[in-house]
Amino acid sequence: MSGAQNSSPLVGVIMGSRSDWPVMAKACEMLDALGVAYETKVVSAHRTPKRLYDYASGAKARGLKVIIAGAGGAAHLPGMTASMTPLPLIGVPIQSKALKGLDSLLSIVQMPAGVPVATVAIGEAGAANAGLLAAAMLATSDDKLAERLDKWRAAQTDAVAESVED
Ligand code: RP5
Repeated sequence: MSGAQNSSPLVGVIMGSRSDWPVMAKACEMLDALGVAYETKVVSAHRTPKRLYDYASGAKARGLKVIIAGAGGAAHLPGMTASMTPLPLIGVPIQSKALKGLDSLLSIVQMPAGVPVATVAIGEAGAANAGLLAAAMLATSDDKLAERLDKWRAAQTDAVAESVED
Protein backbone atom coordinates (compact mmCIF):
# COMPACT_ATOMS: atom_id res chain seq x y z
CA MET A 1 0.00 0.00 0.00
CA SER A 2 1.35 3.38 -0.91
CA GLY A 3 0.83 6.43 1.27
CA ALA A 4 3.00 8.35 3.69
CA GLN A 5 5.17 5.70 5.25
CA ASN A 6 7.20 7.05 8.14
CA SER A 7 10.26 5.54 9.78
CA SER A 8 8.76 5.89 13.26
CA PRO A 9 4.98 5.93 12.88
CA LEU A 10 2.79 6.61 15.91
CA VAL A 11 -0.52 5.76 14.26
CA GLY A 12 -1.29 2.59 12.35
CA VAL A 13 -3.96 3.04 9.68
CA ILE A 14 -5.20 -0.36 8.57
CA MET A 15 -8.07 -1.41 6.34
CA GLY A 16 -9.69 -4.63 5.24
CA SER A 17 -9.22 -4.08 1.53
CA ARG A 18 -7.54 -1.79 -0.95
CA SER A 19 -11.08 -0.77 -1.90
CA ASP A 20 -11.30 0.95 1.52
CA TRP A 21 -8.38 3.27 0.74
CA PRO A 22 -10.32 6.20 -0.79
CA VAL A 23 -12.20 6.49 2.52
CA MET A 24 -9.28 5.76 4.83
CA ALA A 25 -7.18 8.34 2.97
CA LYS A 26 -9.29 10.97 4.74
CA ALA A 27 -7.82 9.84 8.08
CA CYS A 28 -4.34 10.10 6.62
CA GLU A 29 -5.04 13.58 5.24
CA MET A 30 -5.81 14.75 8.79
CA LEU A 31 -2.69 13.12 10.18
CA ASP A 32 -0.65 14.78 7.41
CA ALA A 33 -2.23 18.16 8.19
CA LEU A 34 -1.32 17.81 11.86
CA GLY A 35 2.17 16.44 11.31
CA VAL A 36 1.50 13.05 12.88
CA ALA A 37 3.63 10.13 11.65
CA TYR A 38 1.65 7.12 10.50
CA GLU A 39 1.80 3.96 8.45
CA THR A 40 -0.81 2.32 6.21
CA LYS A 41 -1.46 -1.36 5.56
CA VAL A 42 -4.14 -3.65 4.14
CA VAL A 43 -4.98 -6.22 6.81
CA SER A 44 -8.06 -8.40 6.35
CA ALA A 45 -9.58 -10.28 9.28
CA HIS A 46 -11.10 -12.78 6.83
CA ARG A 47 -8.56 -13.02 4.02
CA THR A 48 -5.26 -12.49 5.85
CA PRO A 49 -5.80 -13.67 9.45
CA LYS A 50 -2.10 -14.35 10.06
CA ARG A 51 -1.20 -10.84 8.87
CA LEU A 52 -3.79 -9.51 11.29
CA TYR A 53 -2.35 -11.53 14.17
CA ASP A 54 1.20 -10.42 13.42
CA TYR A 55 0.22 -6.76 13.00
CA ALA A 56 -1.96 -6.48 16.09
CA SER A 57 0.24 -8.48 18.44
CA GLY A 58 3.37 -6.57 17.42
CA ALA A 59 1.95 -3.06 17.11
CA LYS A 60 2.83 -1.76 20.58
CA ALA A 61 6.38 -3.14 20.52
CA ARG A 62 6.96 -1.40 17.18
CA GLY A 63 6.14 1.95 18.80
CA LEU A 64 2.61 2.57 17.59
CA LYS A 65 0.40 4.47 20.05
CA VAL A 66 -3.01 4.35 18.33
CA ILE A 67 -4.54 2.16 15.62
CA ILE A 68 -7.26 3.27 13.20
CA ALA A 69 -8.97 0.32 11.50
CA GLY A 70 -11.49 0.63 8.68
CA ALA A 71 -13.61 -2.24 7.40
CA GLY A 72 -16.87 -2.84 5.59
CA GLY A 73 -19.64 -5.43 5.71
CA ALA A 74 -19.09 -8.07 8.40
CA ALA A 75 -16.41 -5.78 9.76
CA HIS A 76 -14.39 -7.84 12.24
CA LEU A 77 -11.09 -6.06 11.71
CA PRO A 78 -11.33 -3.35 14.40
CA GLY A 79 -12.62 -5.68 17.12
CA MET A 80 -10.21 -8.49 16.32
CA THR A 81 -7.31 -6.03 16.29
CA ALA A 82 -8.45 -4.59 19.63
CA SER A 83 -8.51 -8.10 21.08
CA MET A 84 -4.79 -8.51 20.41
CA THR A 85 -3.35 -5.14 21.41
CA PRO A 86 -3.64 -2.85 24.45
CA LEU A 87 -3.41 0.20 22.15
CA PRO A 88 -6.47 2.47 21.72
CA LEU A 89 -8.44 1.30 18.68
CA ILE A 90 -10.58 3.58 16.51
CA GLY A 91 -12.97 1.79 14.17
CA VAL A 92 -14.15 3.30 10.88
CA PRO A 93 -17.25 1.72 9.30
CA ILE A 94 -16.82 1.65 5.51
CA GLN A 95 -19.95 2.29 3.46
CA SER A 96 -20.95 -1.07 1.96
CA LYS A 97 -22.90 -1.40 -1.28
CA ALA A 98 -25.68 -3.70 -0.04
CA LEU A 99 -26.54 -2.04 3.26
CA LYS A 100 -24.90 1.41 2.92
CA GLY A 101 -22.53 0.76 5.81
CA LEU A 102 -25.14 0.05 8.47
CA ASP A 103 -23.78 -3.51 8.58
CA SER A 104 -20.24 -2.16 9.03
CA LEU A 105 -21.35 0.27 11.74
CA LEU A 106 -23.20 -2.34 13.79
CA SER A 107 -20.39 -4.88 13.37
CA ILE A 108 -17.85 -2.41 14.73
CA VAL A 109 -19.80 -0.50 17.37
CA GLN A 110 -21.51 -3.35 19.18
CA MET A 111 -18.47 -4.68 21.02
CA PRO A 112 -19.21 -6.68 24.16
CA ALA A 113 -17.83 -5.10 27.35
CA GLY A 114 -14.13 -5.68 27.86
CA VAL A 115 -12.65 -5.00 24.41
CA PRO A 116 -13.35 -1.37 23.48
CA VAL A 117 -13.42 0.03 19.95
CA ALA A 118 -14.06 3.78 19.67
CA THR A 119 -16.39 3.82 16.67
CA VAL A 120 -16.78 6.86 14.42
CA ALA A 121 -19.34 7.68 11.73
CA ILE A 122 -19.76 5.71 8.48
CA GLY A 123 -17.51 6.73 5.60
CA GLU A 124 -15.33 9.75 4.90
CA ALA A 125 -16.53 11.91 7.81
CA GLY A 126 -15.78 9.06 10.20
CA ALA A 127 -12.35 8.47 8.70
CA ALA A 128 -11.47 12.18 8.97
CA ASN A 129 -12.67 12.22 12.57
CA ALA A 130 -10.65 9.08 13.29
CA GLY A 131 -7.52 10.97 12.20
CA LEU A 132 -8.45 13.93 14.39
CA LEU A 133 -9.26 11.67 17.33
CA ALA A 134 -5.94 9.85 17.06
CA ALA A 135 -4.16 13.22 16.97
CA ALA A 136 -6.12 14.39 20.03
CA MET A 137 -5.08 11.27 21.95
CA LEU A 138 -1.43 11.83 21.10
CA ALA A 139 -1.74 15.54 21.91
CA THR A 140 -2.45 14.75 25.57
CA SER A 141 1.27 14.03 25.92
CA ASP A 142 2.68 16.23 23.13
CA ASP A 143 2.36 19.98 23.67
CA LYS A 144 3.52 20.91 20.15
CA LEU A 145 0.94 18.63 18.58
CA ALA A 146 -1.69 20.08 20.94
CA GLU A 147 -0.80 23.56 19.63
CA ARG A 148 -1.13 22.39 16.02
CA LEU A 149 -4.48 20.81 16.80
CA ASP A 150 -5.71 24.01 18.48
CA LYS A 151 -4.65 26.02 15.41
CA TRP A 152 -6.37 23.56 13.06
CA ARG A 153 -9.60 23.83 15.05
CA ALA A 154 -9.40 27.63 15.20
CA ALA A 155 -8.91 27.75 11.41
CA GLN A 156 -11.94 25.52 10.96
CA THR A 157 -14.00 27.87 13.14
CA ASP A 158 -12.73 30.93 11.23
CA ALA A 159 -13.74 29.31 7.95
CA VAL A 160 -17.41 29.17 8.92
CA ALA A 161 -19.10 32.30 7.57
CA GLU A 162 -22.06 33.74 9.45
CA SER A 163 -23.75 35.03 6.35
CA VAL A 164 -25.48 32.81 3.77
CA GLU A 165 -24.42 35.29 1.07
CA ASP A 166 -20.95 35.64 -0.52
C1 RP5 B 1 -14.13 -5.85 3.91
O1 RP5 B 1 -14.86 -6.21 2.80
C2 RP5 B 1 -13.31 -4.69 3.48
O2 RP5 B 1 -13.04 -3.87 4.57
C3 RP5 B 1 -14.15 -4.00 2.44
O3 RP5 B 1 -14.83 -2.86 2.95
C4 RP5 B 1 -15.15 -5.07 2.04
C5 RP5 B 1 -15.11 -5.39 0.58
O4 RP5 B 1 -13.80 -5.74 0.21
P1 RP5 B 1 -13.44 -5.99 -1.33
O5 RP5 B 1 -14.32 -7.10 -1.82
O6 RP5 B 1 -13.68 -4.68 -2.05
O7 RP5 B 1 -11.97 -6.35 -1.33
O8 RP5 B 1 -13.33 -6.90 4.36
